[in-house]
Amino acid sequence: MLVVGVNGTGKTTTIGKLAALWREEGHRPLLVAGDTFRAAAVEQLLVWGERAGVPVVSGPPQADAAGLAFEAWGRAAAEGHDILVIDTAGRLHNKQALMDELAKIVRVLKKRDDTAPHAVLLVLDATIGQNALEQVRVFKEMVDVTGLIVTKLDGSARGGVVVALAEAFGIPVHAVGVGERLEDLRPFDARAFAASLVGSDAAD
Ligand SMILES: Nc1nc2c(ncn2[C@@H]2O[C@H](COP(=O)(O)OP(=O)(O)O)[C@@H](O)[C@H]2O)c(=O)[nH]1
Ligand SMILES: [Mg+2]
Repeated sequence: MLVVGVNGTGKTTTIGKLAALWREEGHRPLLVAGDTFRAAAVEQLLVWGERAGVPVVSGPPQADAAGLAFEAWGRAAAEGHDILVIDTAGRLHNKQALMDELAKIVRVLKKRDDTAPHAVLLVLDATIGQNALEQVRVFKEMVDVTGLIVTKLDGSARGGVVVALAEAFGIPVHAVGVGERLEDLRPFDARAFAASLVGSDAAD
């Protein structure tokens, strides 16, 4: 599983939350610190891995993310991990470099399994409103996005953009982030979400 999105949207945090959830469900995730541009980003995933009780594959600063992903796949297979989650950089200001990097990660994963990646999750920050539409457009050009995660719905953002996203792209929203803690991830329930947007009772 590849996790993509602009810097600061909540990729690393969401990966930590998902890892904890999957581990609780009996899975054995392995995380890959593929945002190798910022030492702090690698460190952050290591912290989340520890918190979730899930191992993390990381390399030296500036390591090749695709090489790391390829190596991690081998380790996952050898050690019996059933979910491999790859964190990625989100340097949208250098779109071509980011596109090349994501394409390379996909290419090396296909060397392991030509049906990989089996999911590409795009993480969107709800507080950016309608700009999220543009981010989906841009990332869809780079990778085959299979699902969305919308974060920061605990703030003032009500997430109305989800409606516009559904209309424009029809990509499923898998979960929403409602805080910075491990347990702050909720499954996305379209009916309850729509009801809360228009201020009616979700049970109706
Ligand atoms: N309030 C709130 N903050 C979040 C949520 N998800 C992530 N964050 C915060 O957003 C910031 C950026 O998150 P991070 O995972 O580093 O983003 P990344 O750059 O995409 O990996 C951090 O301070 C997170 O704690 C959320 O659902 N709610
Ligand atoms: Mg990150």
